[in-house]
Amino acid sequence: MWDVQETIVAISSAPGAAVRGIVRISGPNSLTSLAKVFSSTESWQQAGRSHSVDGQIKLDGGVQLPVTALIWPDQRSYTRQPTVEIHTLGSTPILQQVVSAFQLTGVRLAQPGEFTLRAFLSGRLDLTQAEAVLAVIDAENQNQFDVALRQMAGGLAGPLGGLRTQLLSTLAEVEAGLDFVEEDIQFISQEQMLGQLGNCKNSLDKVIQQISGRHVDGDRPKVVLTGLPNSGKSSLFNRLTETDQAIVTEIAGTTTDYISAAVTLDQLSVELIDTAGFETATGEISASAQQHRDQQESAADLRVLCIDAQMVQPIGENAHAVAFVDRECSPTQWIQSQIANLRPHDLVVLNKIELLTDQLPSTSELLQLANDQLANDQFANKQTAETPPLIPTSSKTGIGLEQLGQRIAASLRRDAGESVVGSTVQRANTSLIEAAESLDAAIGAADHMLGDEIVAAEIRESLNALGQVVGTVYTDDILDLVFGRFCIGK
Ligand SMILES: Nc1nc2c(ncn2[C@@H]2O[C@H](COP(=O)(O)OP(=O)(O)OP(=O)(O)O)[C@@H](O)[C@H]2O)c(=O)[nH]1
Ligand SMILES: [Mg+2]
Repeated sequence: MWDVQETIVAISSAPGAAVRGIVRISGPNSLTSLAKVFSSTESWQQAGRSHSVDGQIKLDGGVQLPVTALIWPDQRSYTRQPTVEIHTLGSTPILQQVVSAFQLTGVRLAQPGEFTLRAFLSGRLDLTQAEAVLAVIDAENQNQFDVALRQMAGGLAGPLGGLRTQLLSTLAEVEAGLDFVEEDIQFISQEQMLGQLGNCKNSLDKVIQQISGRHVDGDRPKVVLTGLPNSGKSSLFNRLTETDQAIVTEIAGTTTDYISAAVTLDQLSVELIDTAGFETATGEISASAQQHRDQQESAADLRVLCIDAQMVQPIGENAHAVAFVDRECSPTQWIQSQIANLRPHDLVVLNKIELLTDQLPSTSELLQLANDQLANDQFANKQTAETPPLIPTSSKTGIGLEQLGQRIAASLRRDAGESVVGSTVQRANTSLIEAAESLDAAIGAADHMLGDEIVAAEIRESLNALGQVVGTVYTDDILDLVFGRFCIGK
């Protein structure tokens, strides 16, 4: 592993031309190196706290480059080492010359991820937060960005840290009892041991649920497509499952029996269920279809209400007002009552959206208007801040399907607590399951009085597995896995 006593430098702003570029230097000699290349009319070397100072850096060839230096002289930096950031023009050749100027003072080029590795090694971040730094950099959409930010802010580190502390304290008491076994002093009763271990298991189950976004019992969360006949539920089902399992026709009332399939959406495995469209039952078959639909809806973890976009139309001449319009077999009131009864994080899909593009000035404008209308009509009375946004989709053209998958996964993860970035899920899942198994074994051993040595050994196993998740127990392989994917400068 790289030596943290060496001072390192790299360009840390994104590649390419920009208004501003940043070169970062971190390590014990950051400030002495700065003094060799940087001049300023302000006195900066005495200040004890982080501060910024304007001045120039002398480049190769004698050019004096105007820069602002941000200086963290002590542990309050990202890496917890003396750190300097040079902010200047965002031109790659210029930034490279700044890096060269520092290299000439004996500072070496940073390896990919080395700044964040130092933040981890100094205890500023745990491994889940280091992964979140990478996820923030790599985020491709707002949802991924939000998830990564929450995790970076300690979304996972908090509960995992608390759990480790709880377990360590129980282990200390059990081991103290073993050390004084001859003297008949009881540090922890069987009942207390079982109580504490049970609490730890509950906390761990919550973290596992949070990480996997699914139920601890291993069931996939149920996502039910619901809506009026012909709104395109079965077509969406087929597109999302990439199959043609569901029968699709233009005849309203095609689906009678619900069907379900496992599908992975944004790395989350869910059970997707297509149901019969809502209608007033006219016979035994449709009564039974409606009953099944009701059952599936009430057992759902998430409902996706599908609306045929043709039901949303501009009012009269005014393209800036829209309404859900009644069509022959489309009871608007039903849709509105459904929207009003949505549970938190349920979703509303405006399907067949491509049919609107020719009729209306702008689909996005229309969606905005429809959203506003939903907010005004349905939610004003409910006093809720959460209006379900309409997600435009088309099973015909594929518009919005990826976003719908992401939104479904995000909603389920949010329901399950906080979301977790994908790379952490992949790395941590096995260790968390191991931790839970050892904890179960510890509880079993305590319950059956198999001996405190066995309880202590299982708690240690569990702590070891948890340590691998947060990084208190790590190997070079784990660090390579986490930090090897970073780019230079982060
Ligand atoms: N233009 C267009 N047509 C669509 C789209 N999605 C579905 N349709 C058509 O709409 C009709 C109904 O689609 P289905 O998927 O069977 O609708 P459903 O909601 O499952 O209907 P029921 O099973 O009767 O409740 C079919 O003719 C589909 O081809 C779309 O995105 N664009
Ligand atoms: Mg159908």
